[in-house]
Formats: sequence, structure tokens, C-alpha cells
Amino acid sequence: MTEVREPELGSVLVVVPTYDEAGNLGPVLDRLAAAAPDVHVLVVDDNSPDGTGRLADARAAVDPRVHVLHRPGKSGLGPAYVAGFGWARAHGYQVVVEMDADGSHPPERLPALLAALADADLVLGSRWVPGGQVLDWPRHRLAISRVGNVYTRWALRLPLADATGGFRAARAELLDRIAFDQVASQGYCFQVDWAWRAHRAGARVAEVPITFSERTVGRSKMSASIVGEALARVTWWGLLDRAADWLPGRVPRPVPARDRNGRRTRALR
Ligand SMILES: Nc1nc2c(ncn2[C@@H]2O[C@H](COP(=O)(O)OP(=O)(O)OP(=O)(O)O)[C@@H](O)[C@H]2O)c(=O)[nH]1
Ligand SMILES: [Mg+2]
Repeated sequence: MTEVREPELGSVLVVVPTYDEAGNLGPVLDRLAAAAPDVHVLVVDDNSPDGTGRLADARAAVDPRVHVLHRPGKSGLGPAYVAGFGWARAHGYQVVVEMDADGSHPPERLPALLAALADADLVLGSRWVPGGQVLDWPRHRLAISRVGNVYTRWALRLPLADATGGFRAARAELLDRIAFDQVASQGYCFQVDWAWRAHRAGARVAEVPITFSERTVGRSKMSASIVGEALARVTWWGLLDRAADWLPGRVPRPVPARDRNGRRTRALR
């Protein structure tokens, strides 16, 4: 069995949610194993009709670094990650990574994300910092991502360039601090939700540039309802947060503005 210990960070679990990714999963796991041979992977499959779950099982049968969590049906990215994070905590992993199965997130950047975690609690793979980029996205997708991130930054006063991205690494103890199992968002709003909670909990958040590539196989699960959920929730949280400024004590903050020790949370580096 491959030893997964790293000198400072401890054992690493990459959680990969899948729904109909039969054409992508194998190549992504190969790339990950080549880029970061010591990490473990948990595939969280929502009973994909195309047999992705069976492919993952076949892989797990021959590779002790690969694990599979089967869920009964499609219930969205957020719940899949919450289940995966719970599994990671139950199995004692010290670092938890999020990565899509569709090849958009380059596994080759994982070592850079893990290296940045030496001085951070959460590291975001970022498309919108210098050195980051998106390949082959149509204009409307670029616009949704850019405008969505600018709006999120303003509405939530969240000083991050790419809070919607889903390639990130976190110290597992941070997940406990933010009570990740209470993060209710379904789609990519889930990413904004827990990045904001982490920031508010006083976490050190860093961003590392990545090149995000449009998937070449399979179908995106992005939909108008996923964008709508993000827009509605971010707007509501932003309004509640302003209301809590204006009416202190009368309107509760949507997430705490102080960390567990009662210190006011600080600006991110
Ligand atoms: N388990 C599970 N995985 C999901 C679900 N929806 C999407 N995924 C996976 O989550 C990852 C991201 O989904 P995508 O369809 O690529 O959606 P996206 O990355 O938000 O959208 P694009 O930017 O268009 O690629 C992929 O690995 C999907 O297979 C779901 O309901 N359950
Ligand atoms: Mg994708």
C-alpha cells in the first residue's frame, strides 16, 4: 500500500464527485496518480446511469489509494461534497481536496495547491488571479464566471478572486471549524458558501493560479437553476449581512463575523 504521509501536512484525500463521467474518470485518475502519487482519492458517485460508479469500483479493486462512496441518486454537488468531507473526517485524513472529474481542474497543479497550504488553511485554485486562465470557454460562460465572482466579492465583502471555483485544498480541521455539514447549497454556490464561512471563521485563504480547461468529454451539469441558486443566495446573504451592520443585535449575521475565540475576523492575505 502506498504511504500517504507528507512531512508537514499529513494524509491527503482528493474528493471527486461524479455524475456520468465514465469517459473522464479514468484519465483524470491517471493524471492525478502521476502528479501526486501519494494522495488518496474518494470518488463520490450519485448512481450515474452511465456506469461511472462501476468504473470507480473496478479502479478501487486494483488501486488501494482509490475509494468509492456510492449514493442512491443525483442530489447535487454540495451534498456530494458534504458526504465526501464527512468520509474524510471519519477516516482521519488531514488534508481534503476538491476536484472535478471532468478534466477541467488540472491534477498537475495539486502539488502547488498543497505547497501553498503550508501557510494557509484553505487554498483555492484560481482562474482569476495573475497566471490563471480559462481555455475554450464560450463568451457567455466567461461572463458568468467573471461577473459572478465580482458580484460575490462585492456582495459578501469576500476578498477572493475566484470564490466559485471547485479545485481547492483545505486543512481538515478547518472543515470542523466551519461546520461544513451545515453548508446547504446544492450547486457551485456551495463553493462560495464555505469559502465565505472559512473567511468569516478567520481562516487564512490563499489563491494559486490554475489553467481551467473546458471539458472535452461528457456533458456539463451547469444549469440556469444552479446559477439562479447562487445569485439568490449570495444576494440574500449580502443583504442580511448589511442589515446586521445597520441593526446590530436585531438582525443575526448569516454566518458568524467572529472566530471561535471571539476575535473579529481579519482581512485575508
Ligand atoms: N456526485 C455528484 N457529482 C456531480 C453532480 N453534479 C455534478 N457532479 C460532478 O461535479 C463535477 C462538476 O460538474 P460539471 O458538470 O463539470 O459542472 P461544472 O464544473 O459546475 O460546470 P462546467 O463549468 O460547465 O464544467 C463533475 O465531476 C461532475 O460529474 C451531482 O449531482 N452529484
Ligand atoms: Mg466542469
